[in-house]
Amino acid sequence: MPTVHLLDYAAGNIRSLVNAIEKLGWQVEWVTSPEDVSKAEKLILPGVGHFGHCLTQFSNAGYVEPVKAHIQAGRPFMGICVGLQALFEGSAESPAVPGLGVAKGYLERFKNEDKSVPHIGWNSANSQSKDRHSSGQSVYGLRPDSKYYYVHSYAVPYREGELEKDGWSVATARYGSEEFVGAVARENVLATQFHPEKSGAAGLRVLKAFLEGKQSQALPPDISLSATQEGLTRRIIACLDVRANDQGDLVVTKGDQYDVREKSDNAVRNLGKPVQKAQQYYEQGADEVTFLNITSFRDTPLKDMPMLEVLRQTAATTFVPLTIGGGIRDTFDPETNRTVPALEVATLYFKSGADKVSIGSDAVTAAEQYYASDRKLTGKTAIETISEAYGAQAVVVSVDPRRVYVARPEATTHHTLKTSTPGPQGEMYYWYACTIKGGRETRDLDVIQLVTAVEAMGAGEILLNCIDKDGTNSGFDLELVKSVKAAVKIPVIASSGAGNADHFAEVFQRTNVDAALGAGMFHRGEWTVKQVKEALSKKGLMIRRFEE
Ligand code: 1PR
Repeated sequence: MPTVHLLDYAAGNIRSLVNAIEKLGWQVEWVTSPEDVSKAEKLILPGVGHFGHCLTQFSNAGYVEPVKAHIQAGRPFMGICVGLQALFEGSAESPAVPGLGVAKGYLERFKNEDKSVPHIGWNSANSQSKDRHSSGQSVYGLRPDSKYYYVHSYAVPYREGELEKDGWSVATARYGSEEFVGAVARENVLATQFHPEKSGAAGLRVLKAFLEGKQSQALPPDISLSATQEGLTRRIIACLDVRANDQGDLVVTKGDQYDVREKSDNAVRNLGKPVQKAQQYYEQGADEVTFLNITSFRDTPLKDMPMLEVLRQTAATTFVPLTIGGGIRDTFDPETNRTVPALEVATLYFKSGADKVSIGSDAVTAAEQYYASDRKLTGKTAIETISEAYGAQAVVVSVDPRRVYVARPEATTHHTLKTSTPGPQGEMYYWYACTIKGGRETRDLDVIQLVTAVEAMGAGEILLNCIDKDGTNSGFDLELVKSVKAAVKIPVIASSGAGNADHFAEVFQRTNVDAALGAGMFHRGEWTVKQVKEALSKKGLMIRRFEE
């Protein structure tokens, strides 16, 4: 098997990259010291998270000169995400830390007045849209009609001609009104701001072109450049609630308002096997797959955590982002009689192939403590420690709110909304109370308090469930989505209630939500992800089409 060297210099969830390389028939050898760099024929510099953190580790470990020498010697080099950023001169994320300066440019933070930051989702890397010298040719397999998975808050703004005059081919993406560098290539160097290993077939094609040294190829003749749409697509997520049934088998289940037991015989509803289901949704074009271990509040020995194996198997064949939730907290391990910090638990998941972890109950407890201590950040919560080590984009907070009706807004100190569907006693107002342990316990904390607290702690995204809507097939709770979107700048995923494609269209058209998630309608086979996307596309909403 041919070999590619991967530079291992900072904590990062790079299992997916190894999986993608292996899928393409290459094997990975690790560069673990500066001396190893000279042994590498082809070198990949991955990187996730914080520019300053990554570059400082990289520089302190003595990699700057060997990597520059590798590039100058004309040997193949690929940078991914922060690996692209490292090639530039510096970043507003850490002004005191220099980049390698191989390419001219400086990273700036996306403006969040009119859009969510981080930029998360599928966007273009188009080198064809302008009169650039690569026209008609695909640079390292990049295609103007493909979409690639991005997750970052900082980017190199695109200024026409600047990089090109130094011989770079540039592929760009547009987020709101900002055009930025999605990928650059020059001779032996390719760097992508997006994650090719998480970008389905389109991303694997780019990785393959790098590994095989195919810098430039003719674009397929059937590509219509005029039909190419720029911008972030509408993200559709398939969610799998997973738990052991009474026979001890791990199954995909789905509740009605969080009750997953059948009315007839009280058995746990069994809708299939987690790994197969995830693979199926990947093939239908799901933009992300989320697993929620819904009985994680029970203590299990860490080594037996069943979701680790589910993740390992899924990540080997499913090249879109994977999120894992359930039990991400400081955990008592009955086998070793020790409390394992949340960061260590998350690390186990990242090493098994997760790209993001989702935190539920622990986020509520942390938010309560945040308000009790007058909004003081301790740096010790699961959200803060994981966000610090892996970057905000790797930390999702899953919210499980339930409606509490009140006659008048003055009846509570919480943020109330006026309802169009009165409560059981005819109440015209309600607030959303946060719950923990899968809705088993309701807390005196409202959803707006929770999301603003976790944003301050460094969460990168909100997965917004709604117990009242879960499993009802009656559409997303638009009032809830709107109120949470108005409260935070980080992306929000609408969840609970999807029953058909129109519900997805409705939440995208009537709110400015960033992504939408479905579960039951997909599990029961009533709709495929592909059908939902086709329906959205017919309504003029931009989606990522699945590539073989
Ligand atoms: O608290 O950090 O250990 O995480 C536990 C996780 O498990 C949380 O993310 C919590 O949302 C989830 N969870 C716990 N119990 C249940 C349950 O259903 N009994 N599932 C549960 C939450 C909600 C959604 C669902 C959507 C869409 N599931 O993820 O998939 O509501 O469903 P639909 O499209 O069919 O309406 P911790």
